[in-house]
Amino acid sequence: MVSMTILAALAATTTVVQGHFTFVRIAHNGIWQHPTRYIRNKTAPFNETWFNQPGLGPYHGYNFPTEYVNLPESVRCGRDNMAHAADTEVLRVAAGDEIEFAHQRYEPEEWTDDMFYGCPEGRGTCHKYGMDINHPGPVMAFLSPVPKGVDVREYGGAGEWTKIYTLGFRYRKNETLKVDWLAYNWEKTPVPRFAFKIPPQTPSGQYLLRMDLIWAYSLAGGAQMYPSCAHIDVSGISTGQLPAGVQIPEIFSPDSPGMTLSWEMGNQYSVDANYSHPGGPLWDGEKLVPDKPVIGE
Ligand SMILES: [Cu+2]
Repeated sequence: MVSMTILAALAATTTVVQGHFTFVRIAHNGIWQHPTRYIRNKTAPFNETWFNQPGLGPYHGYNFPTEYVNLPESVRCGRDNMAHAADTEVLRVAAGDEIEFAHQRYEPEEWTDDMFYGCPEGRGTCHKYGMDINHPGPVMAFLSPVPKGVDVREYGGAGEWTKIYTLGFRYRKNETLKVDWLAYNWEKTPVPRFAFKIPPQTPSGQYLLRMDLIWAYSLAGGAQMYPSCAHIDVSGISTGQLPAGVQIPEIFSPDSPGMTLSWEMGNQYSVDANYSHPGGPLWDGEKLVPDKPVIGE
């Protein structure tokens, strides 16, 4: 009985895992770190409800998405990340430094060096098959300052989060599929680079740096999230504070902006009225701005 259960789980995983990914690697000023170094790892398999996917049961592989109904800690930084927090190193950066992150679609037991080293164009991950991003949605990064008196290796992310990066979509007025998500390159190559600067105005201190792609669609509560969190220690010249942030998981509830789309937007035909990307406003280093796409002529 036990082996049959495992076989069934493996069979389900093999077919589904091709559709998922995890952000597993970070570069600092163009230097790629070893996979999962400075990034909290996840525990897999991990049993959590998978809302809207009852046929797949509670089993989750490493690359499976996180959903709003999962544990708050899972939504913040990936499943069971706190079990790996104490062992995760802290990356020292200066405010204004460049960060890039890269994804992996293969489960850790399948990882080989050629998926991470010697990649074309200095990329952080590569593989001759299946290194696309096959879910449409924005790629984003957030900072959460660690409370005073707490070390980042103990911090679960219950404080505020401020968005510092969004890679959204290009609007194509003359195409049938008008919403062209920039990260979504299924059957296109290559995947774009996910690179941005820690805002120069970021105050000194430790932070969780959360990276995610959110695939929202027209089924409320069904949005898939792919969160990973890095530990960073920022040295900056600003003595202020980050602007007021948002709470996770609350900002990713089904009725929050950008988390449930119309059928038309979910299928890329049009942009919903008053659409904003999920995760609250974007901090440009000076002020918070609405995180809305540019709908060109
Ligand atoms: Cu997927």
